[in-house]
Amino acid sequence: MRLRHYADSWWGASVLGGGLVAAAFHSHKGERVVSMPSASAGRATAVPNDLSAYWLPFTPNRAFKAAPRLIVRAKNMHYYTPEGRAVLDGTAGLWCTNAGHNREPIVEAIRAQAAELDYAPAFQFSHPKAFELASRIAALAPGDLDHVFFCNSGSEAVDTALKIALAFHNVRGEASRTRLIGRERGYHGVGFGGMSVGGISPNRKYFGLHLAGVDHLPSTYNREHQAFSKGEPQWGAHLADELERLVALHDASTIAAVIVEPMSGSTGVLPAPQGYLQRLRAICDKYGILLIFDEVITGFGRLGHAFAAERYGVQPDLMTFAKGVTSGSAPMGGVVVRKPIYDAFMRGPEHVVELFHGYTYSAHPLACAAGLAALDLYRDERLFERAKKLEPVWADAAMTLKGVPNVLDIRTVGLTAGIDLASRPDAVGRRAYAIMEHAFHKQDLVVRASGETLALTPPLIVSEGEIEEIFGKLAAAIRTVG
Ligand code: PXG
Repeated sequence: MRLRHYADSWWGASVLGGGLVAAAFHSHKGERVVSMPSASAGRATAVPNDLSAYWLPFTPNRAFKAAPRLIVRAKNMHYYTPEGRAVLDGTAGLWCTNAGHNREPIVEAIRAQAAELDYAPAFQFSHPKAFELASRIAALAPGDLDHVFFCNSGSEAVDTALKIALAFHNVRGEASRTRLIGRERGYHGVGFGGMSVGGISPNRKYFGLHLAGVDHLPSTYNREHQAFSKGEPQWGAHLADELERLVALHDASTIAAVIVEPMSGSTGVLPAPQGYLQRLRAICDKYGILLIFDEVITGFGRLGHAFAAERYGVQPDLMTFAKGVTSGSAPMGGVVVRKPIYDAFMRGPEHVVELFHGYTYSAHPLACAAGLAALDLYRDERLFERAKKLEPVWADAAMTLKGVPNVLDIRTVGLTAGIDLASRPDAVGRRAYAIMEHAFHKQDLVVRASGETLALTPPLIVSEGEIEEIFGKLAAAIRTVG
């Protein structure tokens, strides 16, 4: 069966991947496969390690399987391909390996933890490192964001935050507050909650009716007013006032929470305009609406601070995290909540569960060990400060691509950059995808293609020389692909 051909609008772009064609042959089942080394090489197995069984997430599978990009090893700033080629990691994995790859203290912590305690029940029992990591994260979070609920991914963190917000209003007698407000071009993962408050059309349109009662603020991006901004654009704070409009429409008594990314990552690095988050905070306070910052990308140093909340001097009521908490080395996510929210649940009989929510792998021992080791590395190597110090160097290097053919806009904040490209006629998304492929195969660089935007977000250990290398290679890729 031929899969449906995509000609979708992303935020106005299409998500079709192109593909270089590699030498291919047919597997025992007749699928087209590409020769690759087996991860289980040396072990007796009757099953060939071909490409067909694995359905890759958020990837054009057929294009990938025609020309796979395989990575077998990593160290610090580099990946290594099966042939041993070193590839510079311009994206910290998927915005997550903030301390660099395969750092020895993290590797050792996971190894030691696996040998000591593989698992302890997450409900009704626990283990010491869960408490230790929660305390460390609460200490990093601003103000009275004092309590941490653990889960295993950013998507789970978002759904957990939305559920805590709804339950909070419920337990304090305002159960009519059931509406959730997200933002256009927001990405909050792929759970039904995160999808519903998210603002990316193809991530939404195939999946039914979503949560009821969700509304959206407008995106803060406007190329006409913001093109080639370094850091937070000057234009756009007034867009926070759109929340007033939604309050007038729905009434504050029906609204539980507003969720935004302080910097939208997935839709191409859209930093909050100057003053925008402060204004959103003020309106939420005025109407008793909870403000949730989704810091899955911005947490753990990406914007030069432990959390973006600190950079902007705005304290949310709840804050999600994932990715950088373990420097990408083990799946973990979580939500940090303000003390009054936690306290609101800590009433009633003491033997009764206060929040009917949780995961088998909440605070998994391996992830906690990895998290503690990652936080030690961030502290000992002062990596958040390093990101802050490198921000102007990074921004200047990114802006050298202004004037390269087909580059329409460049945005930077912290150690992130988004580069918008002109689309080829009738092939929206193809240019960025082709550049990503070329960069990997020919320039030994990993960049991320998302719609018609290239995103860069390196490990925080990146050197000034490597920053120059990243943008040099990328400029060559953009020019060559054309
Ligand atoms: N919230 C935000 C703000 C995110 O960026 C999630 C939630 C979901 O996290 P999980 O762990 O469930 O994937 C994310 C994830 C990209 C890209 O390059 C971004 C994410 C994931 C993968 C790729 O745009 N963000």
